[in-house]
Amino acid sequence: MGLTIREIRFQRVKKKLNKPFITSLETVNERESILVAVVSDRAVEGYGECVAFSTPWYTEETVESCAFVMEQVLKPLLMGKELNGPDEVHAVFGHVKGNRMAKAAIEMAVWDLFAKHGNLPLWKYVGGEQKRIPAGVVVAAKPERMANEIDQAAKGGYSRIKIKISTDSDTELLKEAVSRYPEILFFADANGGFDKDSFQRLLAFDTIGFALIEQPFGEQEWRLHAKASAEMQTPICLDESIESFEDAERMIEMQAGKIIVMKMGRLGGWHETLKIVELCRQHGIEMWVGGMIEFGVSKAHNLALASLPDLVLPGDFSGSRHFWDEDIIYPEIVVENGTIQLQGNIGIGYAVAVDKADLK
Ligand code: OSB
Ligand code: MG
Repeated sequence: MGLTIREIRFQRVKKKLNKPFITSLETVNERESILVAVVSDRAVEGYGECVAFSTPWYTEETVESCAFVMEQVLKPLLMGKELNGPDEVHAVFGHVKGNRMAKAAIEMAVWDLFAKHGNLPLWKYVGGEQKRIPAGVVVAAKPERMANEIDQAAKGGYSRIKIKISTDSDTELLKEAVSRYPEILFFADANGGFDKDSFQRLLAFDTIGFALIEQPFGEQEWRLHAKASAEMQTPICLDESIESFEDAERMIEMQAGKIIVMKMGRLGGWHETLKIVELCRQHGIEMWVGGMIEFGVSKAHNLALASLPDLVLPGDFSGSRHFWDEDIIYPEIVVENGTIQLQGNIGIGYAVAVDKADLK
């Protein structure tokens, strides 16, 4: 069933975080994003969200680089195009190099549009199942805040907690924090904070009881990741290193990691993400869905991704109120009994309250 793209609109969103988000690389105080609305000839609207940050600390792209690429390069390629399916967007953007987050924002909106045209919830459209999505939260390894944040998360019903670690994290303190909650699954995320010189230091994190360690080294450090994977009991999981299907193939070939964090923005959208899901399925690589301190539109796409039967490990899914006073979708995402309910409505399943996305 074909449709024609009649209109593409962008809307900037900027909100202060309830509390600073601290990683080994950057402290995020405020989140700026670009929402995308793609409109069909039947006046149906699909939504996407750009997850690039204001500065290039996580990936090379930024809000400004994405605004330029989306408005000046990608929009003209897609306007007025007749599409037979959302997969065709990938080919339309094919000759534009890189810029995966910019591409993903528009591509995801087209997937929402097709799901709506087909009268299906997005999670059903992509082959997901009606399951409750396990919630998961992220805490900073700041000694003065960590224990308190873990207690709060446990009280809030979260059964998976990801701790941001760095070369100077106190491993004894971490061990104590983790051992207090044997029923909770703990992940660690280094955001590439370790290197060749601190390799030995990483080994000290092997006995803490983490279910995985995410991205200990820089995104190009394939050999260091392979070495850590071989020497450590705790599975190595890659985030920043995996930007494409080819990166996932490389991880498998080099045995540089055993688990992949899927983030549709980082991977360039649904097309590439679903290809990687299939590759991981064939090779028995575990996957889970990561977060980007994103607003509800990106979260809704990621919830649909998490509904796929292969996505078993709990992802970075906190409720809307975790980061903001008010999200930009309705209803907001809520965590109940440690899980999030998939919506039954068509497309992403949430209404987008763009007027709440104040430009202050
Ligand atoms: O490395 O997983 C990461 C947030 C922004 C950028 C990178 C990362 C994160 C998170 C997830 O850790 C936080 C969340 O959205 O729940
Ligand atoms: Mg990460």
